[in-house]
Amino acid sequence: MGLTLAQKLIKDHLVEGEMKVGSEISLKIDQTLTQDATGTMAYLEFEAMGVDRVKTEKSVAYIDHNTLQTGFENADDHRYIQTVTKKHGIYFSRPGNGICHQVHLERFGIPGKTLIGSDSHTPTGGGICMLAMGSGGLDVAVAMGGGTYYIPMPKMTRINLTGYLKPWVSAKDVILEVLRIMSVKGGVGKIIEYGGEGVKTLTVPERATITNMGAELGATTSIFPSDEITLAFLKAQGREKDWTPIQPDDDAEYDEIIDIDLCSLTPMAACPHMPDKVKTTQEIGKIKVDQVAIGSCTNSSYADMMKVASILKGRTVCSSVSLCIAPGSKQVLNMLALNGALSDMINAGARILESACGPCIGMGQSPNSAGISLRTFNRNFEGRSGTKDAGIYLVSPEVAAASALTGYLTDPRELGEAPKVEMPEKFIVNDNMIDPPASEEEAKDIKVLRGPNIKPFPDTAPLPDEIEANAVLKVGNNITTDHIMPAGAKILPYRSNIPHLSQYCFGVCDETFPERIKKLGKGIIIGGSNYGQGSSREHAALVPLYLGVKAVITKSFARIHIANLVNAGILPFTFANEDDYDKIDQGDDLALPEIRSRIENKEEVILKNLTKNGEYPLDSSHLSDRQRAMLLCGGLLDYTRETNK
Ligand code: MIC
Ligand code: SF4
Repeated sequence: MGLTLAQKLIKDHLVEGEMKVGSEISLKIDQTLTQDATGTMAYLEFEAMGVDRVKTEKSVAYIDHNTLQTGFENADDHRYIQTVTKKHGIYFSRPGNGICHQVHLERFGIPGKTLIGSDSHTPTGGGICMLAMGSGGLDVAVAMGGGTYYIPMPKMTRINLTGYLKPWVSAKDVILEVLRIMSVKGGVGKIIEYGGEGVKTLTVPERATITNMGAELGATTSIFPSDEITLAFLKAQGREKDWTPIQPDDDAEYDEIIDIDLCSLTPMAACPHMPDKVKTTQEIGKIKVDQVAIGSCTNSSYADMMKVASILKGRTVCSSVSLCIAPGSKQVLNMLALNGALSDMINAGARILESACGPCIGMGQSPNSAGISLRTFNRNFEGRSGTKDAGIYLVSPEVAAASALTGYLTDPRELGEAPKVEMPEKFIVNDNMIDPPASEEEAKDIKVLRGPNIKPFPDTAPLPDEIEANAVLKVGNNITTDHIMPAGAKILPYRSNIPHLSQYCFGVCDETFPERIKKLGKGIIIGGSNYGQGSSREHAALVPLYLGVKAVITKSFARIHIANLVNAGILPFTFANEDDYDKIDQGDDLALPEIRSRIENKEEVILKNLTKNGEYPLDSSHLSDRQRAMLLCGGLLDYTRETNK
């Protein structure tokens, strides 16, 4: 039997395990990336491992999330990352150089290589045929130290693309259609592979828009083949030597096949507050818009920005709309500046932001109360924009720009002829904002600079014989890491300060949670299905650890979050019978008897409800032997220390 594209890359990098769906495999990692919001923790963890120089082929640290500097915290963290990376052999992309995924695609991504990043949108690299996965910071630290990366072997889904995109329809509409079909949990445990004739009509940045938002499907990653289009992109970046052709075998077998005719797509939007609440713009109708935000790692490429500039050219943004634009990288912004497109945007009234995540992570530009904001981003979770009652719609750059002019959600086909934007034959390449690491000799004299914002890793402890704790919080389905550990301008600067962050834990669901669990000293969280979807932030596990969460029991988990819980030494179980979820109320006293020996001996785990006198069997079959050993020690750091003794 032939291999799929992803199976080929997995086979090439397989270190341990069998390529059998669901069983744990470990992979050699060629490249890593971090961003600043998860990076401080990842480098602190890397330092704790005591490895002098990274062992990967290339590791890059980006500064793109925490660029709003309203106090010393972010600037201190940047200095820490700049010095720690220089010392340990890691490239450093300076603030202003752009969003990690956009810059990585432009300057570092190589077809056929593995990449993990402490950011859930790392699968953007799948647009250039990398096996690129989001992970917790600790997993990135381990990979930088030469360790392998563990995942359950995914199922293979093939999306067959036929036809071509009609004028005004965009790559964003392709992934919105996939989200409409599959939902935010439809990709869990799967790799989504794109193939078919339609692939040839899509440029690398368009492919990257599609793989980027595969994160919203919950997929392990998404990937496109490496073909002539990939070569053209690499050539335009002056990197043709990095190209190798990679295609799936003709007789590859897939677990699932979905067909999409590109010609049949029309402009769409994901409605508040989930990326899979997708409708066509026609179905939604002409709702009034208060804000339009263009940018993010999903839609901030040169071609996206050029389309926006030509729609805005010679016109004025509607007076009731605030339009902000953040080009994805210095390369993109510089090219817009040189060819005059930036001037078209400025003239039309756009508010130009620096090349960074910005509003996508609530770093400024929060909408007005109950405001409607159209964004070319990838997430519209409640509260993420910084305005709790705002309604965020996720749209293509074309819909965004057209609506900014009219003041209401607009099907851009109303504007007449679509702009024609060609991919440049040569991008402007200037890596002067990427600091290379110091040589081993120079590294000895480099002092790592740490600010007062950096606080130690929370305390961990080996798993006790049994656990008794209160069901301190019960939540519903599709809880995101933005619910568990919100981001935004006020909180994000404290990503290296877990005690401070803890005041905001679960703030979106229940502001009393931190106080209540602190009083109790410990607790158990009960959740619905797809718990922990969204961001890769390990803070959504480290902060609960700090607050005393001992176990999280749900109907099902998202992949990166469950790995982060285990890494933090928090027990993640699912209900063997989903109905038992309804039998527990917040505030019930619960117990996990003989939990240590049951984990050790792979015996059935029982949850006792002391308040209601009930007993519910739990499923722990998803835990591998390695994960069980980690949980017994108190998490990955302790496990690594134990195994290295
Ligand atoms: C996000 O889009 O939510 C983030 C901010 O990029 C996160 C990482 C983080 O929380 O720092 C992600 O997607 O992993
Ligand atoms: Fe940054 Fe937004 Fe992309 Fe996350 S999704 S990496 S916050 S641009």
